[in-house]
Amino acid sequence: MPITPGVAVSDEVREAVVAHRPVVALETTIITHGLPRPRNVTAARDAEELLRDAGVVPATVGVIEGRPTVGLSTDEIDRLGAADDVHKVGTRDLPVAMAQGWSGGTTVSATALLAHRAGVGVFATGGLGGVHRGAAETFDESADLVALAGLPILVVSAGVKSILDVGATLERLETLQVTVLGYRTTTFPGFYVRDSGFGIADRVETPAEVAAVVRARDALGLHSAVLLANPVDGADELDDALHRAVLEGALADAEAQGVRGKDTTPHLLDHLHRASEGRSLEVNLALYRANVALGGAVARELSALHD
Ligand code: PSU
Ligand code: MN
Repeated sequence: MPITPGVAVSDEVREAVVAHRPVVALETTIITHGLPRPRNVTAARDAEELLRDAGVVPATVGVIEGRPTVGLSTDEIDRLGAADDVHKVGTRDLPVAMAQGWSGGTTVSATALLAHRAGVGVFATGGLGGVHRGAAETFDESADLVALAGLPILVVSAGVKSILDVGATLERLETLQVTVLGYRTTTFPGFYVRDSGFGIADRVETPAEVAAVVRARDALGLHSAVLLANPVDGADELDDALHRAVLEGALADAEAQGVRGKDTTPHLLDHLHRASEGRSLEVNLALYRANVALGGAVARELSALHD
């Protein structure tokens, strides 16, 4: 596939894509707006290292001075993680970011688009955006959902955060024809906790089984994503009572402050991190590492199918 001219792709990623070697895309809103400093940058570096150690090329995606880039350098990652004036760039923001020379962290929607344009088919993140609580009135649904409906990639995520309306998000994923797979589970994960209280029908046990589903999707010419829902390890999940308490606080705080639009998710995450005294942050980091590792394993299986 020719690489889109508007997208800068690192030599390492480009060569790996052409040779069908395993590559995993990583987002950067998690660095710029999801995790506090300095853990944001260490998490980003750890994710890259974990992939490299597994023989997988990391493709961290972001916007640098107006240039959408797949395969950021370590220096660019550090700069995004430290900058104060950095944007949260969703798909609809990309044209403005390019025209006006922004630097920014790309959300799941923008990352999935850019990764796909660069020929990268596997993407690991922490949690996907989804339908917010009260969306029946606010209409607040993440553009991540629309992106997944129209991009034939595989996304690994620990479900969606309990700050969202999980049931409504699952309904939207069904409407949007996104294939949802539970990794060794039939309960949809709730990000900080293993079980969101909602079931999923389709379960897979191994990275090879995931790769087989992706291949079948491609054989059909279906243009929607496969979402691989990977629950946080039982040893790492957030205590149930703490989870419920901090969640209620976060939602009430956002409501009281009238937080709207793209600020909502970062605001809620930040509140949770502080209210749980860093516990939710540790959970977030643990599940992120696990998702990156699983993405790497699936990318290796997909790559092996080309040999
Ligand atoms: N999950 C995390 N941390 C994050 C996000 C998700 O663990 O920072 C980010 C992702 O980049 C996701 C975005 O795409 O939040 C969703 O934002 P919104 O709800 O505004 O679409
Ligand atoms: Mn929103």
